[in-house]
Formats: sequence, structure tokens, C-alpha cells
Amino acid sequence: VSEPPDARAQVLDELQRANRFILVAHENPDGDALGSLVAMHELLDLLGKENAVYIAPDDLPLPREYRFLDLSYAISTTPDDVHERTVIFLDCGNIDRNPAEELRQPGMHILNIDHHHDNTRFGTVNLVEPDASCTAEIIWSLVSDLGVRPNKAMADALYVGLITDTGKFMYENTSPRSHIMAAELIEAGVDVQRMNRLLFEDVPHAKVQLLARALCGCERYDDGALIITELSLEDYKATGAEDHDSEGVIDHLRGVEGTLVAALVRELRRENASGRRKVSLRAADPSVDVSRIARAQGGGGHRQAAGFTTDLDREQLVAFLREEVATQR
Ligand SMILES: [Mn+2]
Repeated sequence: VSEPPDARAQVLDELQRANRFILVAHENPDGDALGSLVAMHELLDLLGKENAVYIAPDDLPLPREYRFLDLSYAISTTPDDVHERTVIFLDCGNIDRNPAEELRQPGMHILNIDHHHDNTRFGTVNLVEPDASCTAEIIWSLVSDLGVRPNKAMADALYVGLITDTGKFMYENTSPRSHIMAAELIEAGVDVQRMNRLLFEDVPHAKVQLLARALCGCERYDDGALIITELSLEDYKATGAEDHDSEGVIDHLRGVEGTLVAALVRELRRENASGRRKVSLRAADPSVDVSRIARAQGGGGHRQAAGFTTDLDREQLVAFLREEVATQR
């Protein structure tokens, strides 16, 4: 098992030497996961390598805002020769967040390319760069190391990862490198205004109604240090919203004056059979590490954005979160 800087050299070497790959990201893929999949697919195509992109049946259809990415070639069953392929995990901090059991078996040869600081280093090679704003930024640097010029599809995909994971260059992870990357991608043909419209506008009315419900239902504790809201199956049903339409809700909570930690609790169709709910956390202050809170419940993430699933009821959850926030104040 190797770590940077050797990991980078080894990944570059394997991308050039191996011939068959399978690419996978984390479940409930976001813009960085999907953008990274597309960009890595384009890179391997340009290198002349056979490569399959795996997306779990549960993750389809993709969230509306990412459907413009061409992933028509993606497969939802793993190929028979999966054991002979180099598996590339992208943006996946923990192997359990991988939706395909076949890719989790012992003996798989795994390149783990990620930027989550709490990545469990489950790969054969672990190229984990917590200073990268997004996994797409790591891929961008690999593309450049290989002397490859990004094509339009690759540039668009990398830009999706960059702009979503940095919150349009507003989050703490945004660095000069992120902006240099953006500049190069725009030179490679990214249409910034079109991207903004595809990713952040054309918002369905159902999504706005879901947001309204979330904002109406929010509660604040400890002088607003903790702000929490909950979306039930009933909220989704009444508004006609889809599971992922809650994307962005938590940013409104985080922005409220006095907030240290914002929490969004969601009852999702997929999780409903088990009765578990998903909790997303955001830190509004750099002194707070929400990934610590998430890990205490078996989840994970970044210092500023993390999550976990839970069986706790509302009261227990609020008590847990208030205590965790208090210890970090
Ligand atoms: Mn990411």
C-alpha cells in the first residue's frame, strides 16, 4: 500500500500500463463523483484503454441537474472479467460507500483517488489529497502530468466537479489552484454561463416548495449554534419533489446568523424500508469539524460537510448534536 508522493507516480504508471479498467464512485453520486467518472472515462479513452463506468441501479436516474453529462455508456452490472480489471474508485472516502459488492471483494486491485481527509485508504494504491478542492482537481492534475489536452467533454465534467464541490468557489477548500484549474478548463471550451444554468438554474417548482417546507420547519438551539430541519416522506409526496431535490437546502441553514452547525434530516424512500434517516451536516465556522460528529455515528465526510444515517428519533438526535456542538465550541 503506497501513499503520496509515490502514490501519484504509481497511479500515473498504472494508467499507462494497465489495459482494462472499471470506474466507480460513491453511492448517491454528486457533481464531483459524476464529473470525475466522466473525466476519467474520457482520459482512459484518449489513452486507448478499455474502461467501463459503473453506476448502481439504485443511483439511476441521476439527479436532474447532472443528466446533461453523457453517461449513456455507463453499466449497472459489473462485467464478468471484473477481477482482471484495475478498479478506480473516485471521490469515495470509504469502501462501504461503494454501491457494487463485486468491487468490494478481497483481492481486487484498487486505485483509490480521492480528496476526503478521512478516507480509509482501502485501495491498493491510495492517491488521497485532502488539499485538493475536489476529486476532479486531482484528475485534472493527472491529465496534465500525462501531457494530455482535455477535450470538451472532459473539461465540462471536470468543471462540474470543481464548481459543485467548491460551492461556486465559495467554500474553504477553494484555492488558487481551483481558479487556475477553472481558467484552464474555460480555455478548453467550458461555457461558464451554460454550466451555471444547467447546474443551478431551471429549478423545478417542486424543489422550491420543498425548500419552503424545510425553511418553515427549521428549529434553532443554543442561541442558534445548532440549526436543524427535517424533511419527511410526506414533504416529498406533497410537493412532488425527488429525493435529491433537498440539495442546497442546508446551505440556506448554514447561512443563518449565529449558526455553527447546520443539520438536515431526511427520510428517504430508499432508506425507508430500514427506518433509517439521512443526516447531512455543514459547519458554518472553520473551527468546527462536522466530520468528527458524523464519524461518531458511523458516517464521514469533510471538516465542513459530512453526513451519516441514523435510527435516532428527533429528540435523541437533537440531544446528540447539541452535545457534539457544545464540545467543539
Ligand atoms: Mn468530492
